[in-house]
Amino acid sequence: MHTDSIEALLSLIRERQTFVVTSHARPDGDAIGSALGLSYLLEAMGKQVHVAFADPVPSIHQLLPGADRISRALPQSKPDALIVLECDSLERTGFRIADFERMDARLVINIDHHRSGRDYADFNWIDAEASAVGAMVYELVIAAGVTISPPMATCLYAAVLTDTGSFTYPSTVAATFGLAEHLLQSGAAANSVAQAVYFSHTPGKIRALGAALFKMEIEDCVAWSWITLEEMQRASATIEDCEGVVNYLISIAGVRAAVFFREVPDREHFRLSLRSKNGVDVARVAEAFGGGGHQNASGCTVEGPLELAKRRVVTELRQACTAVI
Ligand SMILES: [Mn+2]
Repeated sequence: MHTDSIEALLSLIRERQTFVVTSHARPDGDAIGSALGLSYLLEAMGKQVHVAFADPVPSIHQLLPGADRISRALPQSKPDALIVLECDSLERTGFRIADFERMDARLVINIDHHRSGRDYADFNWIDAEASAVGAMVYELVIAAGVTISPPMATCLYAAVLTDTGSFTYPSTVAATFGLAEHLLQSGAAANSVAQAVYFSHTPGKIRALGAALFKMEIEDCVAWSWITLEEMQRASATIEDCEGVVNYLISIAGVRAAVFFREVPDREHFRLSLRSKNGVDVARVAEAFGGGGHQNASGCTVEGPLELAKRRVVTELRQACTAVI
């Protein structure tokens, strides 16, 4: 997107007073960090902001500045604009469409960096090159000429840190470190964020990780593993505790595509997290199963039984691997 489009977005914001900001269901660091960072920007511009998520804030992000002000419901009153982050549709937020219709925002703005992003809003800013939506909000802050406050810096830093896999994904470029430097100079609590994200796990998470990794399977360049509801219960692991297992699978030498299956409470479906490296595209695989995401990190939900689901997805992943040779 060109600077004049950022200017167009800033004009839309300047002309309005009341905002609702939301992001996707099961929010991650980028969803929460970018939504809070944006809310600080809007407030610095003199706006009123209501930040709402359909799902709770994961415990590792609860200490982010402003996280305690996140609502679980859309407001009753009609806002001048609704800003949706990281979603390819309103459905992705986890709120009901009826709730959006009742709220009846005068304008809908979509800011996304997923390749599967869609132009569903009145104003759409989709930058698939951006390392995080937090990095896009940072661009907006710079364009607005707003001074970055320490809370804003901390939220945007958390967004970029988590969405770049701690500055390791291919989306990490020189400008990403420039952004990180600027945020730290502006007072981002980088060490607190790192403590919360990497050194505050629950015992249940580590037990679930052990159970899942022990039974991992590998065929050629594809690694996969899974966890059932029974295993989660035995490990005292929550859904949130099962996040990130797939990152260990893709860390194996020679593995270029990995998938982790988590049984969902309906006992009929599995939630999949996919990862890839060395040019393999797992966004396309996730899209084939009705999901979406990035080339190197995507997700979808598939129907059981587990054996059939594994076979179908692993077959697709092996094809995705051969597609890049
Ligand atoms: Mn993101």
